[in-house]
Amino acid sequence: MSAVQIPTEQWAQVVEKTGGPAVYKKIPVPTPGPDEVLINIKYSGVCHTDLHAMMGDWPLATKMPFVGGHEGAGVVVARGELVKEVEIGDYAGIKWLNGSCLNCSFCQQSDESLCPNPLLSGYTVDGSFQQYAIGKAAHVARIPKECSLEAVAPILCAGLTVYKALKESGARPGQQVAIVGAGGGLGSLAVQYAKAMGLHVIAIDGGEEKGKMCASLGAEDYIDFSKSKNVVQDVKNATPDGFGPHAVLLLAVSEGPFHQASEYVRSRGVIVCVGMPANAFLKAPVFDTVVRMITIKGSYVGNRQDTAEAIDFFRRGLIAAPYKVVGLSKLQDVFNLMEEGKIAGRYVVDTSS
Ligand code: 8ID
Ligand code: ZN
Repeated sequence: MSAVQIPTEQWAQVVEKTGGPAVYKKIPVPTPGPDEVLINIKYSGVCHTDLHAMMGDWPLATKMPFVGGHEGAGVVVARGELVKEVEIGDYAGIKWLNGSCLNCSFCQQSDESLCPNPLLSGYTVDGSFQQYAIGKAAHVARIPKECSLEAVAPILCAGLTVYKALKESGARPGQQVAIVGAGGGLGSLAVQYAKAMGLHVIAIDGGEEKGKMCASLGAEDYIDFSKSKNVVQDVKNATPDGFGPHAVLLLAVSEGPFHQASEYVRSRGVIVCVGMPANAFLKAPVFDTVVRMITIKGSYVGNRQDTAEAIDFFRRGLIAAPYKVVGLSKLQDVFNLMEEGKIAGRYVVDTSS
């Protein structure tokens, strides 16, 4: 299978019960199946989804125990006998969608994330908070060699997801997009992708640090929801004609903004739901939705083509959102900061410490 020396044991962060904590311990290195590759993960971004998974927030069971993580960037060290398209030594990434059947009517039309039998990294199969992780060869992200593995890691979920959501919004260059949760991991990348796509960005989040970061990333306006007396009016005022933004990306992990968006989106505007706060429901006035022709939709990661495109924006130097690197052993500290809403941008864990 390979000439690379692969150990039998490795360090990993393992969730052993719902609610956590993640436990840093040694576990066996897995062996790839015939259509799989083994990736020596160097860096993995920490997504809020990993926290939802540990806390059991969603109506979908995790494997138990499980290794979380789905923004894993590394080097291919072994491959199964059916794998032809990925070489040992290639840079590759573990994404949320670890595998899909490639045969159902969704997969056949490139809607792989809608496959009824998906393998989800760090949820239904072990993910990238370990030194060696398995991915289906057809689905692993292909990372060009000139990319820094630590900087590209957050693109594998956060970048891909917001890039796809911006495409789903239908917003065109020159139009306005409101990004709700702009100071978080997805949000910081959304500001950058939106700017690269020629959109005007109205960033919404809380606190001065996140405001400064959003401005440095290219947001033209910042609305601090923790200080604003009227978020709806402030968002409308940030658009040149006062009619509100053409698109809204809802990336926050709280329900309130999901109800608010229909009040400030422009008539004929599109609201894209991406964040998934626990037990949340959407509420919008039927009257306004009809007479203002508002579209409300969801967007869920992206397909293999979206992945390649999102990575290519990064490779071209258009995307450079801030991230902080800490050792894999410190993952629980990152979760604690995330729970308190104290992370501006993304944390990336280094699997060597
Ligand atoms: O495919 C998908 N749809 C997908 C992919 C990846 C992640 C969905 N997600 C989901 C995650 O599961 C999570 O629910 O997107 C959400 C955001 O993930 P994240 O960016 O990794 O989380 P974060 O870094 O904690 O950022 C959340 C931000 O929301 C802000 C917080 O201050 C934080 O900066 N926020 C909150 I909480 N309430 C807000 C409000 N009322 C708010 N911002 C504006 N207004
Ligand atoms: Zn994610």
